[in-house]
Amino acid sequence: MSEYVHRAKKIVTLSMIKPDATQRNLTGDINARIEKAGLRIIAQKRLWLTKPQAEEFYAVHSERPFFEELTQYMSSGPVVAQVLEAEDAVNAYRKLMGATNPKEAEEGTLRKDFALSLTQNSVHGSDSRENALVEISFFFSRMELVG
Ligand code: IDP
Ligand code: MG
Repeated sequence: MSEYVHRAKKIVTLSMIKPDATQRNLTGDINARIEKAGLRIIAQKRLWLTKPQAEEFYAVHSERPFFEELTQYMSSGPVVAQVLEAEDAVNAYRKLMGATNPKEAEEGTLRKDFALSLTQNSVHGSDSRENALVEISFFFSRMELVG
Protein backbone atom coordinates (compact mmCIF):
# COMPACT_ATOMS: atom_id res chain seq x y z
CA MET A 1 0.00 0.00 0.00
CA SER A 2 2.86 2.43 0.68
CA GLU A 3 3.79 1.94 -2.98
CA TYR A 4 0.38 3.39 -3.81
CA VAL A 5 1.32 6.78 -2.42
CA HIS A 6 4.89 6.76 -3.72
CA ARG A 7 4.61 10.37 -4.87
CA ALA A 8 3.54 11.62 -1.46
CA LYS A 9 6.42 12.67 0.75
CA LYS A 10 4.53 12.71 4.04
CA ILE A 11 1.31 11.30 5.52
CA VAL A 12 -1.79 11.54 3.35
CA THR A 13 -5.51 11.66 4.13
CA LEU A 14 -8.70 11.68 2.07
CA SER A 15 -10.90 14.77 2.30
CA MET A 16 -14.31 15.38 0.81
CA ILE A 17 -16.02 18.72 0.60
CA LYS A 18 -19.63 17.56 0.97
CA PRO A 19 -22.72 18.58 -1.08
CA ASP A 20 -23.95 21.20 1.40
CA ALA A 21 -20.65 23.05 1.02
CA THR A 22 -20.21 22.72 -2.76
CA GLN A 23 -23.85 23.91 -3.09
CA ARG A 24 -23.00 27.11 -1.17
CA ASN A 25 -19.80 27.83 -3.16
CA LEU A 26 -17.57 27.13 -0.16
CA THR A 27 -14.92 25.06 -1.97
CA GLY A 28 -12.52 28.00 -2.25
CA ASP A 29 -12.98 29.10 1.36
CA ILE A 30 -12.45 25.56 2.64
CA ASN A 31 -9.38 25.06 0.44
CA ALA A 32 -7.91 28.30 1.75
CA ARG A 33 -8.39 27.08 5.32
CA ILE A 34 -6.83 23.71 4.46
CA GLU A 35 -3.76 25.36 2.95
CA LYS A 36 -3.45 27.88 5.79
CA ALA A 37 -3.41 24.95 8.24
CA GLY A 38 -0.31 23.61 6.46
CA LEU A 39 -1.96 20.77 4.55
CA ARG A 40 -1.06 20.45 0.85
CA ILE A 41 -3.77 19.52 -1.66
CA ILE A 42 -1.88 16.98 -3.80
CA ALA A 43 -4.95 15.72 -5.75
CA GLN A 44 -8.45 17.04 -6.22
CA LYS A 45 -11.55 16.30 -8.29
CA ARG A 46 -15.20 17.33 -8.28
CA LEU A 47 -17.69 14.55 -8.89
CA TRP A 48 -21.28 13.57 -8.20
CA LEU A 49 -21.52 10.25 -6.37
CA THR A 50 -24.30 7.84 -7.27
CA LYS A 51 -26.29 6.36 -4.39
CA PRO A 52 -24.50 2.97 -4.76
CA GLN A 53 -21.12 4.75 -4.74
CA ALA A 54 -22.06 6.66 -1.56
CA GLU A 55 -23.20 3.35 -0.01
CA GLU A 56 -19.88 1.73 -0.91
CA PHE A 57 -17.83 4.62 0.47
CA TYR A 58 -19.76 4.58 3.78
CA ALA A 59 -20.19 0.77 3.94
CA VAL A 60 -18.71 0.77 7.45
CA HIS A 61 -21.87 2.61 8.60
CA SER A 62 -24.35 0.35 6.76
CA GLU A 63 -25.98 -0.90 9.97
CA ARG A 64 -26.33 2.57 11.51
CA PRO A 65 -29.76 4.24 11.68
CA PHE A 66 -28.47 7.29 9.77
CA PHE A 67 -27.07 5.28 6.81
CA GLU A 68 -30.01 5.95 4.47
CA GLU A 69 -30.11 9.68 5.26
CA LEU A 70 -26.33 9.94 4.93
CA THR A 71 -26.07 8.17 1.57
CA GLN A 72 -29.09 10.03 0.15
CA TYR A 73 -27.46 13.30 1.16
CA MET A 74 -23.98 12.35 -0.13
CA SER A 75 -25.48 11.56 -3.56
CA SER A 76 -27.65 14.71 -3.65
CA GLY A 77 -25.04 16.99 -5.25
CA PRO A 78 -21.38 17.29 -6.18
CA VAL A 79 -18.53 16.60 -3.78
CA VAL A 80 -14.87 17.61 -4.08
CA ALA A 81 -12.60 14.68 -3.24
CA GLN A 82 -9.06 15.60 -2.25
CA VAL A 83 -5.83 14.03 -1.09
CA LEU A 84 -4.17 16.13 1.61
CA GLU A 85 -0.53 15.73 2.58
CA ALA A 86 1.20 16.87 5.78
CA GLU A 87 3.53 15.55 8.52
CA ASP A 88 0.48 14.39 10.50
CA ALA A 89 -2.24 14.78 7.86
CA VAL A 90 -4.89 12.46 9.31
CA ASN A 91 -4.89 14.08 12.75
CA ALA A 92 -4.24 17.60 11.46
CA TYR A 93 -7.27 17.46 9.17
CA ARG A 94 -9.55 15.87 11.81
CA LYS A 95 -8.53 18.75 14.09
CA LEU A 96 -9.25 21.35 11.41
CA MET A 97 -12.65 19.75 10.64
CA GLY A 98 -13.86 19.70 14.25
CA ALA A 99 -16.36 17.33 15.90
CA THR A 100 -18.84 15.37 13.74
CA ASN A 101 -21.73 17.29 15.33
CA PRO A 102 -21.19 21.00 14.55
CA LYS A 103 -22.85 21.91 17.87
CA GLU A 104 -19.89 20.24 19.58
CA ALA A 105 -17.22 21.58 17.20
CA GLU A 106 -14.61 23.97 18.57
CA GLU A 107 -14.28 27.60 17.49
CA GLY A 108 -12.23 28.02 14.36
CA THR A 109 -13.00 24.57 12.94
CA LEU A 110 -14.55 24.01 9.51
CA ARG A 111 -17.65 22.32 10.89
CA LYS A 112 -18.19 25.04 13.49
CA ASP A 113 -17.98 27.70 10.81
CA PHE A 114 -19.68 26.01 7.84
CA ALA A 115 -21.79 22.95 8.81
CA LEU A 116 -25.59 23.09 8.61
CA SER A 117 -26.40 20.01 10.71
CA LEU A 118 -25.07 16.69 12.01
CA THR A 119 -25.58 15.10 8.59
CA GLN A 120 -24.81 18.16 6.44
CA ASN A 121 -21.51 18.83 8.14
CA SER A 122 -19.58 20.15 5.13
CA VAL A 123 -16.43 17.98 5.20
CA HIS A 124 -15.19 14.41 5.48
CA GLY A 125 -11.73 13.33 6.63
CA SER A 126 -10.27 9.83 7.04
CA ASP A 127 -10.06 8.62 10.64
CA SER A 128 -6.83 6.58 10.36
CA ARG A 129 -3.83 6.16 8.06
CA GLU A 130 -5.07 2.72 7.08
CA ASN A 131 -8.56 3.97 6.17
CA ALA A 132 -7.01 6.94 4.37
CA LEU A 133 -5.29 4.60 1.88
CA VAL A 134 -8.53 2.65 1.31
CA GLU A 135 -10.50 5.88 0.81
CA ILE A 136 -7.87 7.48 -1.44
CA SER A 137 -7.85 4.41 -3.69
CA PHE A 138 -11.67 4.67 -3.94
CA PHE A 139 -11.31 8.03 -5.74
CA PHE A 140 -7.78 8.32 -7.15
CA SER A 141 -5.26 6.35 -9.14
CA ARG A 142 -1.55 6.60 -8.35
CA MET A 143 -1.01 8.82 -11.35
CA GLU A 144 -3.42 11.41 -9.98
CA LEU A 145 -1.35 12.08 -6.83
CA VAL A 146 0.86 14.83 -8.13
CA GLY A 147 2.58 16.30 -5.05
P1 IDP B 1 -17.01 11.70 10.86
O1 IDP B 1 -17.44 12.23 9.50
O2 IDP B 1 -16.75 12.81 11.83
O3 IDP B 1 -15.88 10.70 10.77
P2 IDP B 1 -18.78 9.41 11.27
O4 IDP B 1 -19.19 8.89 12.60
O5 IDP B 1 -17.78 8.60 10.50
O6 IDP B 1 -18.29 10.92 11.46
O7 IDP B 1 -20.11 9.57 10.41
C1 IDP B 1 -20.04 9.80 9.02
C2 IDP B 1 -21.00 10.91 8.67
O8 IDP B 1 -22.35 10.46 8.91
C3 IDP B 1 -20.89 12.18 9.49
O9 IDP B 1 -19.88 13.05 9.04
C4 IDP B 1 -22.25 12.79 9.32
O10 IDP B 1 -22.38 13.40 8.03
C5 IDP B 1 -23.14 11.55 9.34
N1 IDP B 1 -23.62 11.23 10.71
C6 IDP B 1 -22.91 10.73 11.73
N2 IDP B 1 -23.64 10.51 12.82
C7 IDP B 1 -24.91 10.85 12.47
C8 IDP B 1 -26.16 10.83 13.19
O11 IDP B 1 -26.25 10.45 14.36
N3 IDP B 1 -27.25 11.27 12.48
C9 IDP B 1 -27.17 11.68 11.18
N4 IDP B 1 -26.00 11.72 10.48
C10 IDP B 1 -24.89 11.31 11.11
MG1 MG C 1 -15.82 8.82 9.84
